[in-house]
Amino acid sequence: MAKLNGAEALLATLEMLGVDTVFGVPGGAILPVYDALIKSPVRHVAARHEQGAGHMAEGYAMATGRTGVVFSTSGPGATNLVTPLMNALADSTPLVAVTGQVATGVIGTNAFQEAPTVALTRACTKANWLVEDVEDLADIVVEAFTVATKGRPGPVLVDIPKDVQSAELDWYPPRTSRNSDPSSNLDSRVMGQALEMLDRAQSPVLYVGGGIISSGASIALRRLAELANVPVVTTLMGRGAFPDSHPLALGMPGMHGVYAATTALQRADLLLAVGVRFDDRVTGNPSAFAPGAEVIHVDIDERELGKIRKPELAVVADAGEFLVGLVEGYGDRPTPTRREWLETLREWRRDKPLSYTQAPDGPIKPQFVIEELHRLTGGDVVVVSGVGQHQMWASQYWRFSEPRTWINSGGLGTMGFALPAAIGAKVARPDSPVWAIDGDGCFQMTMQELLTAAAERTPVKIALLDNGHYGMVKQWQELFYEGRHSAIDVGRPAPDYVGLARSLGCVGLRADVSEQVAPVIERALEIDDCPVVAAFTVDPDEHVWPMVMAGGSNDEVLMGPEDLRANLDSGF
Ligand SMILES: Cc1ncc(C[n+]2csc(CCOP(=O)(O)OP(=O)(O)O)c2C)c(N)n1
Ligand SMILES: [Mg+2]
Repeated sequence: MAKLNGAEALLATLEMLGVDTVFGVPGGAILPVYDALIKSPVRHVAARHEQGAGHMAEGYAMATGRTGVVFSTSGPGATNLVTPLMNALADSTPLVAVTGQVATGVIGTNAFQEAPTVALTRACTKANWLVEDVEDLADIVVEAFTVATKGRPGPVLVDIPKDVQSAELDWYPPRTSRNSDPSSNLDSRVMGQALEMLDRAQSPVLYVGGGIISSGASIALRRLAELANVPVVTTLMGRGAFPDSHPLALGMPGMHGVYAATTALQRADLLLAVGVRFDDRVTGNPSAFAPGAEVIHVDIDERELGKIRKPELAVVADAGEFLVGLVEGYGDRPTPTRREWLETLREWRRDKPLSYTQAPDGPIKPQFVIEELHRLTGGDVVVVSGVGQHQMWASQYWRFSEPRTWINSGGLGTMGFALPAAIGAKVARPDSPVWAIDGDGCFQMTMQELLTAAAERTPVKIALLDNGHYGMVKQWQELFYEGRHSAIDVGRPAPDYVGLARSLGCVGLRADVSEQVAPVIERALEIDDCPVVAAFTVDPDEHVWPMVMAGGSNDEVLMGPEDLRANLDSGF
């Protein structure tokens, strides 16, 4: 027992829970916590905007699986956290936000910097709390960490009025949470049924996503894929769950997926859907999706089962527990050859690969920068991306080999995510090289966080694919609005990214022609004590292919502009 105030009790509880780092921005209603931080061993990373702090905490969590923690003040500090909270909810990232609130006596009076934080964040958290009595604070914080990680991970928020932070209490280590394990229906009957369906299948596909990464199930996934000779498609959130170099790896399916991956789902007779949610970017029109497939859908979150597609077998379970169970149940069955199915997939891969052409004297192709970056780093990098064309190219062209080496904003599609998330990842994993592959539009949303990276000596590297535009928006305007451009220019006046980086304490580099790409990357790789922005002037007219029209059928994978024209001519 010790005499502490609420703020000190908060930090003692965080320490007890193993928190080593928090990200945040201070302010009036959270001053007691920031005062207590001075004496605490917990590291505080001072961001330049609360949105940045929130994404840093997400990057920290996504790179490690540990819970990210973010602090902000009341009012605007809390409202600035709404985007990262919603982003973490969409991508199932464990995050604990602690916000200062005006004193209990003035709540509800429109006090200075008062916002109804609990009401505002109800829809973008798994749970949230207003701490009204200092005696409850530590228990609530423990509960918050439990809720953030139990079952399907996600964000939570604890709002602490300033007087509660200052109130004294006798602090005891809090009791552990009573929150029980999530329910599961995984039993021998369900497992038997899954094995029976797998035994029957001629053309099965493992359709896997972020749930594999959250659950740490990559090894079990690989074991099952090899034992049963089942090809694997990895969604945008699941990239890295299965090595792209593996002969059974098909890559990403869906709107900008690889032809073989998208079409494998369409022609499969069994989908083993594990830790995925039949997102519209994967399924296209759900009523035309995988028409001949039986579905086994496994998710820790019961609400996902049957939400979009009614499965033949619904399994509420942790992805890893299910896959390990299936591997054990597989016993000494012989591995099927699936000769015809795997041969068909090989043909699709050979006939309809990802492709682009880098002319030696033409503009730099963004895909070329990504491939060169992979070649020169050996691929042993944590890659973080923003949202747009560059994100799709990074996901398509990077060859992932490990889980937690691909960090992006999948569900919400939050521009400005990459730089702060990269900082969070680098703070969490200082020994891993961390590269953000960012777009110029995204970068302009949170680029002030370069100051955080410089001040914290966090040497992230940013490969800025500078096409002068909101390229993804431009692509849609060109394809679906007869080429009419509207509000897409982010390159005029042309930002001096090299000068900008320097002025914010970083190194700036630039490549304008293709021969400069490798030397610029090599130069960036030599710098390890300072953040680097390497800007690549890339072809503004490049489009992301393949493409399935929004809401269209995955039977219509368009490989390039010719296919689109043919499709429009036939009255699509
Ligand atoms: C916060 C936010 N605002 C708007 C959008 C809509 N949007 C999606 S992609 C995109 C363009 C991204 O531009 P850039 O970062 O330059 O990437 P590029 O597509 O050019 O590679 C926009 C505006 C979004 N996803 N997020
Ligand atoms: Mg751009």
